[in-house]
Amino acid sequence: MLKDKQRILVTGAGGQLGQELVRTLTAVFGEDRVVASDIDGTKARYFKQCPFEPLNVFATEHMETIVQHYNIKQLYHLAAILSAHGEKHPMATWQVNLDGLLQVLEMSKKMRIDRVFWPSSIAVFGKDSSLENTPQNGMRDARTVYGIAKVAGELWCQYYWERYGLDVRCLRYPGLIGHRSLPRGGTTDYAVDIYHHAVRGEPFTCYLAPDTRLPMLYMPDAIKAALQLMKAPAERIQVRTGYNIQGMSFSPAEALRSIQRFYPEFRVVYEPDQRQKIADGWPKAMDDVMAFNDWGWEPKYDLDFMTEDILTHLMGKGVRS
Ligand code: AKB
Repeated sequence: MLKDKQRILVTGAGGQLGQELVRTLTAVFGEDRVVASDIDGTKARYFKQCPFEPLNVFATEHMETIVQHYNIKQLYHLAAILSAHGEKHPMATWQVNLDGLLQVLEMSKKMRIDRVFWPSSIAVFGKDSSLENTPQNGMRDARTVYGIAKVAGELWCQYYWERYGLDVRCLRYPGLIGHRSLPRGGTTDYAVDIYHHAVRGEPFTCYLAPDTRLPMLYMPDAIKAALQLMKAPAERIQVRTGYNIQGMSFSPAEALRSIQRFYPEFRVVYEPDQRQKIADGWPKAMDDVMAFNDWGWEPKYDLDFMTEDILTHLMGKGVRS
């Protein structure tokens, strides 16, 4: 585990997951034990509680200097472009998501980082995968650049473990829903936006059809899973590509019904756009039994419990973008 004076580095910390992850890591390990970083230096404003470094993972020497200076021993590499945005910029997405990962893996090997976390995604699956309760080892059939980079990235992570003993651990995250930070450019973003509209008393235009069921995970569970996976003894980690996980599975119509328990007047209009095709090719639910067996994964939140929690937090509060 993390010894005295050793620290954790988070790349892409200014994003939806990163902001929340840094919050929890500083609470668990201490404010001086976590270093937040992001290519966008203005994101420093989110991290008053811990050191922040502007960092482009392609600036290898700078990244090595930071790792040495702070005595980094664990790394959460989150810097990435999400699925829907990725379809608009395929080459840039491949470069940031896959080449960026390789930079981090190579540097971690060289600098002897003890453990690396990398988020994979349900996007490794696609149209011809088994989508009902997608098995851990079901066929990967990614059809987006984002998904293809996740498939390749998982295999690279497994390669670095098997060839070099670099202890990389991955989760296949479904849609992540949090009330503190907003996602940008994903296919599952509606599941965050819908709550903000409900609280503001505005109708919501949903870009997915009402019955589009997708696996989802509430942010506290997403963070808990990452920390639990990173804490597990290496011999428990049988999967070196990415573990399937989910907290719940629902459609926009079901999210609406859950919200209407608190806001009966809330209305949603459905106007599916190009994101519908991506969502139609993704799992409807994930079989996460291997995560349960190997390192005890168990989510706390289902849809209604999450709805109650989000609405309670959002009432009377703003959100950071
Ligand atoms: C996205 O929608 O792109 C992400 C994901 C499921 O990986 N939230």
